[in-house]
Amino acid sequence: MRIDVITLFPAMFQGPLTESILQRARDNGLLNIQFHDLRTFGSGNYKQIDDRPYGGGAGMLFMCEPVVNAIEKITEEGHKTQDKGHRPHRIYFSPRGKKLKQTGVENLAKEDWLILLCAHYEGIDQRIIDGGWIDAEVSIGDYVLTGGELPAMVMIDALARHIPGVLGKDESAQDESFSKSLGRKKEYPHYTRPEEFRGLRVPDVLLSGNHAEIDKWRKGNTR
Ligand code: 4FV
Repeated sequence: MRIDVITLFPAMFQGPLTESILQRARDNGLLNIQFHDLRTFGSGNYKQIDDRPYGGGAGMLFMCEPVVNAIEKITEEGHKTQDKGHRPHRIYFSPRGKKLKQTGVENLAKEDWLILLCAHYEGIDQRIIDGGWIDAEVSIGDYVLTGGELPAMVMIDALARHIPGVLGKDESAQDESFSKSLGRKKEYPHYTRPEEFRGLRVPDVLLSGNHAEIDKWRKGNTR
């Protein structure tokens, strides 16, 4: 999967996307993540990318031109390495968006090209969405963040786990919370050695080796 991230702060992605499973997926070519600094698409000597909201009010908004230029340029670039038929699925993160859930994550994991727009300040000019340059507005929760970078990292982490080959053999996206196999419910509690820790024992059924009983216990503790 190719993911193009439009952001004012590319450095924010160092760490979450450069360690462990996600870095391995990038090394294996399963995840091709490109960062694009919106400032480079700014207009005028000062590379302006934001301005004050019409109608007054605090804060600044991303302007149409730099954002639309970025989306169109990245799409054009992408078509140099991918056939023209491919169109990126373009996502903007905002509290006004559709709440991201596991079903949405699994569907996104089937895409082969995403463009993620990370805003800051008060967000973006609504015409970028109404004009058709954004395919989906997504929220990761009912709270206000300083920017769309963390939502982008959350989405990339969540969907990468569903890209075949990203999770190793002892890591599985099956039988976990919100998975189809658990009826989209929250998974059962887990235990590992030692059998007793400061008087706290592992449920005996899990030590029994009786897999029918274990499955029954797990189903009973799924909520
Ligand atoms: C957000 C959320 C979020 C709002 C203004 C970034 C901030 C600034 N994005 N889920 N909750 N975004 O708070 O996705 O642009």
